[in-house]
Amino acid sequence: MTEHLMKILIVGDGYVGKSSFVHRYVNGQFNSMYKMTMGVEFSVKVLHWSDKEKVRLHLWDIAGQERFISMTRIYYKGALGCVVMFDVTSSSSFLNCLYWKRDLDDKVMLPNGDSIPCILLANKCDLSQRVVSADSIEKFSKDNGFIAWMETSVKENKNIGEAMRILVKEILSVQSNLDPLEPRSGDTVHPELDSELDTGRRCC
Ligand SMILES: Nc1nc2c(ncn2[C@@H]2O[C@H](COP(=O)(O)OP(=O)(O)OP(=O)(O)O)[C@@H](O)[C@H]2O)c(=O)[nH]1
Ligand SMILES: [Mg+2]
Repeated sequence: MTEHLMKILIVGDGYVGKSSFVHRYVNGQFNSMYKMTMGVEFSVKVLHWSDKEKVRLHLWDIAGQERFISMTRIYYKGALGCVVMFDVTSSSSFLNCLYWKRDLDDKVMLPNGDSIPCILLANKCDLSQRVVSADSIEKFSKDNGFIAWMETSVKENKNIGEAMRILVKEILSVQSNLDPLEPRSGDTVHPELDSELDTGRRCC
């Protein structure tokens, strides 16, 4: 059995639903109470990808509120993929995805210099006060090198597993095409975090 270790970042403005997304994906639950993330929170999910492959996801849920964003270079280190999320009822959270994507591309890359695979998620699509159109998301996603975009509702459990499957599949494909002589970015994940992460959520 091959086990792939993948560090995946979840980024986007505050209040867009990142922690809810991780909680839904890992624990299958949704809570309508808002608890602001301070810094970063870690979660682990193991996927039985095929008969021969297991994928251990280290999910780094990064705080979106402005006062925490000075630490992103440290948080991004060794990431192999990313979820960039916005809230379809907030045009500023959509516009700021450009900032998040540029911040990622500046601070983390694959050993061959390419950007890490990023998926764009348009969250809270269950709400009627939508202000961001599908056409503008499609254009933004293409213009800025996202592998795909999807509408999600963490509340209604829409497209959560599907979005993560697309991202993991792309990461596996990208990693298998990298030059085996070059160090893989995943190798830089701190081994000491591994045992702590196995126990579930942790915050700093
Ligand atoms: N209606 C609706 N509400 C959602 C959805 N996803 C999250 N929320 C709510 O939006 C609020 C913010 O969610 P969080 O997951 O805490 O947001 P966050 O992006 O982690 O915010 P920071 O930690 O500040 O960066 C909470 O009250 C959630 O219950 C969704 O799909 N639909
Ligand atoms: Mg949060």
